[in-house]
Amino acid sequence: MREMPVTILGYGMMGTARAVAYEAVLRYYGNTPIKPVLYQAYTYTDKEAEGATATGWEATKDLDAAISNPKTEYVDVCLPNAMHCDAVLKALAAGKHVFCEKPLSVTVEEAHKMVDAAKAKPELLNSVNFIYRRVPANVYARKLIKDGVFGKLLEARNFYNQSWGGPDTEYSWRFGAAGGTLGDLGSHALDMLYYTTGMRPIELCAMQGVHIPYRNKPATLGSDLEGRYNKKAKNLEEVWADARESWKNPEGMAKCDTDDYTRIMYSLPGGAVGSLECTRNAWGTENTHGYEYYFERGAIRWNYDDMNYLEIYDASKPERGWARVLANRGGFAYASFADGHMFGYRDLLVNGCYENMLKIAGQPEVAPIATFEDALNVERTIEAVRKSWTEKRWVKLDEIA
Ligand code: SOE
Repeated sequence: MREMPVTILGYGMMGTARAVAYEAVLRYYGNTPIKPVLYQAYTYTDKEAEGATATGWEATKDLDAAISNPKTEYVDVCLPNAMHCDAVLKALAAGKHVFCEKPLSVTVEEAHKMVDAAKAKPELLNSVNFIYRRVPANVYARKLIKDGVFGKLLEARNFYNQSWGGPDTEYSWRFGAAGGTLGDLGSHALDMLYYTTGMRPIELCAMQGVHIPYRNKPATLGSDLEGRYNKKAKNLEEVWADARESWKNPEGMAKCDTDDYTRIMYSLPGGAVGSLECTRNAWGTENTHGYEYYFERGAIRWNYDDMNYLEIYDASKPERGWARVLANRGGFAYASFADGHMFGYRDLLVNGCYENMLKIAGQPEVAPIATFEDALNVERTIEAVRKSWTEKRWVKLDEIA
């Protein structure tokens, strides 16, 4: 069987999660055409390096050497957003298949460069981890919409909300100019809109803002997860009061120069309208990513928090009501285990890895991967959002190169 030595760049939250997927893919899908083999990890802390070597693979702190290592064929970019472009361009130039974390880039200009580089090497994979494409319920929703089961789309609502971004969360790159909620979460929601409905906004109007202007700096460099989840239970009233006090004289704190929240309204092809929201400050939401689509003859909704189900409302039936369709069983996409034994996040990563191997082997995908071109279109929408809010006006997507 053809083996594919894999290098993972960045061994934080996503890198470690992804490593599991490469190791598991053949066990999930016996017909995976290529066997990925973990070879090397680029890590930026000793702790991460220990994690990689403990599981039997090489670790290096030399990023360029990791990318161009002649022993590997496939580079998986799990670096902070600002480092994607350079790493991807170098990996393609070195003749590696590339799988990149979302958002693909920080600017549209970068995304164009990456698309051009990928076009120049059509024999190499260019794939972006819009992971929620790999949920069976979403593959099913996509099919129902494509088949026009409920007629034309009239209204759409897409969202991706989390709650970890309070004032007691320390600064990380996610709160810097290259981070931000729109790129981090909104990019998924925009891709989901396109993946499920085939539509992208035509013209939009947006609002963005910051709830927490300054954050404490972390004591050590490391995965931003440490800052998020190693929090002690605190009196939140005090947390907010202390934070507000510290913002008056923020010396020594890190300035957060990106969006904590974004809200968008848009027009879609065929006369439909849509809205999208993303935030890290919505208590009660955890990884609450989803959509509600309203058509001429019914509706469809999905939410990651209950991701194994697609909810369907057939308005043509005399007995109206929401049906909860369990999409995790034989007959649905990625069914490789016993019916109804629920999927989790890491299963989605395995599915993504499976799709990438199919693509490299020239075999049909189960459901389309997100290409660099798809991700470029997401970046164009993100740029339109920023423009709309900065210039306080409606922006046509055509205005963005
Ligand atoms: C952010 O909180 C994050 O980790 C994103 O970066 C991922 O893309 C998302 O899937 C889960 O949340």
